[in-house]
Amino acid sequence: MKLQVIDTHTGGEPTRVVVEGAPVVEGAPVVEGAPVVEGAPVVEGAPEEFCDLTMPARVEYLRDQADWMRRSLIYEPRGCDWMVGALIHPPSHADSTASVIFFNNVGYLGMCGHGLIGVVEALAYQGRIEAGVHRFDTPVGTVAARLHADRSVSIENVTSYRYRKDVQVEVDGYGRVGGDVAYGGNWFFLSTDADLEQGIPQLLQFAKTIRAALISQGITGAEGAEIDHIELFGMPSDDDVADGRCFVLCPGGQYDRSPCGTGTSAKLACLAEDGKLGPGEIWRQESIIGSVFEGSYTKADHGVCPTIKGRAFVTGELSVVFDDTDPFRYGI
Ligand code: PYC
Repeated sequence: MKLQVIDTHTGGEPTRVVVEGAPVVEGAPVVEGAPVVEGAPVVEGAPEEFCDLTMPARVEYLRDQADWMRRSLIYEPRGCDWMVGALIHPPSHADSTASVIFFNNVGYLGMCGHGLIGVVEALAYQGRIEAGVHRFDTPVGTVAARLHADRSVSIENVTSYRYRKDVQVEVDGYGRVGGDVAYGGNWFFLSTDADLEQGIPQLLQFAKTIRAALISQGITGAEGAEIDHIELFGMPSDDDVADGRCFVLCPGGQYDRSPCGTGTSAKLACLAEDGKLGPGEIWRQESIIGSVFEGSYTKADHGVCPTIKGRAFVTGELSVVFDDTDPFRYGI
């Protein structure tokens, strides 16, 4: 068995895109008339009807029956804690190009902004898609991605909204920290009570302690959803380059090297609610390493429809080999 993988990075954050070989069931049924990405992998050993499953059910299947793929690609010795993986496979909607399920060192993500930009770049690199709009089914909804002629990508993310404003959390060793709870495809606690000039280890410690405090104080997203991303804001490195700079703690305890697509979406929802950014205006969000996404929004019924623009680059093509005598072939 071999997996074919394309590695990309978007604003410094890696995405490992499974493009072939992986768990494939050739000829698995797909939605009639859907423009299937040729050769898109499905999961080996998956039930024939895998592609008839809803996206959340596909995630459940991967988690329960085929988690080896996530572990093999993301855990050491092949992967690293800040890497996000993406499995592309046949779409669940007739007018979509493909489905994408994102995963990381602790499990499966609803959506991933930097990851989808990486997926689009990987497919363009392979010549499987051209400039234009492509729709991708994700576990939290269908997301459109426009591949521009210069290879930048704009994603129209799922509806994003602020759930709670100015929540006060008592954080062990740090005191009271205020912030908003917002959804951008994942759940975020967004706070400006932070000094981004302290080092990365200190920021990681601070953000992890906030996350633990949210859990212990029962502060959640809608319907009890765990807030598993912490987004801290400070001044941009240069006003000409960005409007705000962020440090984002991801669920697996690492930080996002990119400005975080779903985090930028959550930020847009808060800016819109506060009347600080109008529809169509641009918000430039800088990551802790200095990469920038451009965001804007249109109004939606219960929040905003965010558009996030960024660029990914291919860093490698990999044939993943599983040696039966390697005790760590499925990760450490
Ligand atoms: O870009 O949405 C994002 C993201 C989530 C986690 C890491 N990156």
